[in-house]
Amino acid sequence: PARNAQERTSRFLSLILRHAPDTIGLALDQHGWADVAELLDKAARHGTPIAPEALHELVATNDKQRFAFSADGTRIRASQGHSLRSVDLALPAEAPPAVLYHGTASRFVTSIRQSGLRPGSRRHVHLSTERETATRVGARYGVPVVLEIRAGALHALGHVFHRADNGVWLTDAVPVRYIDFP
Ligand code: HQG
Repeated sequence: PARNAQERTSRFLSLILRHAPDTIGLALDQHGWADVAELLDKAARHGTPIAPEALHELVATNDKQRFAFSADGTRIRASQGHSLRSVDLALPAEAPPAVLYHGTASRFVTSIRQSGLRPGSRRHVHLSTERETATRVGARYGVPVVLEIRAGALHALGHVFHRADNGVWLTDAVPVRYIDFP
């Protein structure tokens, strides 16, 4: 599908800030932050110029609030979705709602019934508060299936949950017996 300039920039930033900063010779700090001036400079040298105003507009209006600036505006990071093992977002542990949703594709259900939810190539399993969001997430990979996660019960057992800056809930894994299949 045709992508507008902002979506192309968002996808580029997802690549750089979640998975492969070395593509443009950038280094993230241990909490995933990049220096904004350095990012813009290295992106331009790489042939992907991003105007400062375009970056601010993207951060402010991005559909999933994928990126956030530091309080002083000099640094930027992806709010979640990393695969880089070196990044620790240092989010505080938080008590989740009793139920969270995970969107997956029907073709993964047999495997999930066997081994529960695993983070795959990312650092965490991603969960949402809205069933509708989970449906959209699952539809990326096939016929969507929404799983209900008994997050409150897992948390009571000592499982750690974090809420990313954009509201996505993150946890390391979900055992099968805390998943309600449709
Ligand atoms: C599945 C997007 C087989 C899991 C979204 C998922 C989200 C298993 C896939 C964010 C499994 C991993 C993350 C098991 C889990 N056997 N399959 N045991 N356990 N899976 O993309 O949650 O647009 O890494 O169900 O909106 O789909 O990029 O995770 O289908 O917020 O900002 O393995 O990425 O956000 O896929 O998506 P992903 P996800 P962005």
